[in-house]
Amino acid sequence: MKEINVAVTGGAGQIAYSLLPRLISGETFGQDTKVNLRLVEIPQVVDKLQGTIMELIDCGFEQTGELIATSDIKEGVKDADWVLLVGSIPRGIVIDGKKIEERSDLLKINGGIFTDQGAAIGAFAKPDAKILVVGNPANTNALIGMNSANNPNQKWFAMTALDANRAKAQLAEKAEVKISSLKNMIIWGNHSPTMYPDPYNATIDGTSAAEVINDAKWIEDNYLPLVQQRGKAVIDARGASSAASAANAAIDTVKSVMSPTPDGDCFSAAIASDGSYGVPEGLIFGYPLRTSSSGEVEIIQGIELNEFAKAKIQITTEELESEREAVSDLMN
Ligand code: NAX
Repeated sequence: MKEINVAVTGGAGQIAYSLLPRLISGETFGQDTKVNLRLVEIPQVVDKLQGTIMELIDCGFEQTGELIATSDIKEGVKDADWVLLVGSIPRGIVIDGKKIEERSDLLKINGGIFTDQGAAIGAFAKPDAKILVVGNPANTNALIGMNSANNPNQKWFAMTALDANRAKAQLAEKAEVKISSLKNMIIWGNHSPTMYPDPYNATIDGTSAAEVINDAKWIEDNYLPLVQQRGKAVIDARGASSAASAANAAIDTVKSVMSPTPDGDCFSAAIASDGSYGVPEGLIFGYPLRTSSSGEVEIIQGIELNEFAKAKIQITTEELESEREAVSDLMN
């Protein structure tokens, strides 16, 4: 059997609870791959991971390798092939008597975490490690982590696959087609309410989804806000944030990176901009991506953007630039 080392932060959190069994079941990395899992948590919580490990053992998957719980990020990411950075500090938490509500405060607090985690990944994970940031604010956390890792052969992603899955589900429902008819779903920009889930380049059986639906008012007034605010709607309804669907999207992203993308399709994740589509270089930006047959992840070029799309992409770009500005003191 092949072996792979996977580190997951936030191992005792909600998303991890849905995610971890699927990482070691053979579903994500293949039936022929043993998965060594390193679960990373803050010191106050790390003991709880022993219970998680018991459950993972009790799942009885043949692909289960070594299971380790640690609060030492260096130990967690040592020789990791994949690092899933799920843990972060949520909005609303009280730190030193202050309730953290502002996005700028949240950016700074999480930024501090991602500087250390990035440095550990750069120094101790495999030279070709793949890193998926799930913890919010995901794009800018990834920017800080990648900058701190300073290891150009490692590949950093921030997760927008949940947004893509949400967008596909809404378009499929509106057009009354099977979800498998939907292809090429691009989430442009930030994993935040400014994201642009592109209905014009998404296709339904090969035709533009916007054309099939033929209802610009619904797209602007219903579809866009619904996708952009779906996370909040789930929290309001469930009393907790999206966990099962977020874990599912993380698995989708890992699989998309690891297998060639079929022609006529793409997958969505945010990666460092190389200037494509006029986005400032270095921003972690949601793009249409494909994995080539040789395993390289590339930004798909030549996607046509109408004026509506350009205006939306401008808004999300500006937000990411202001986030980068807010954490500039954390970047060396
Ligand atoms: P939970 O609060 O259930 O779990 C987070 C866990 O992270 C906690 O157990 C906490 O102790 C741990 N943690 C905090 N700091 C850590 C550190 N420095 N090292 C290791 N572990 C640390 O949150 P959960 O519902 O699991 O969500 C996790 C993150 O995903 C949140 O930031 C959330 O906002 C984000 N999400 C991102 C999504 C995306 O599409 N990119 C969608 C779902 C989710 O909202």
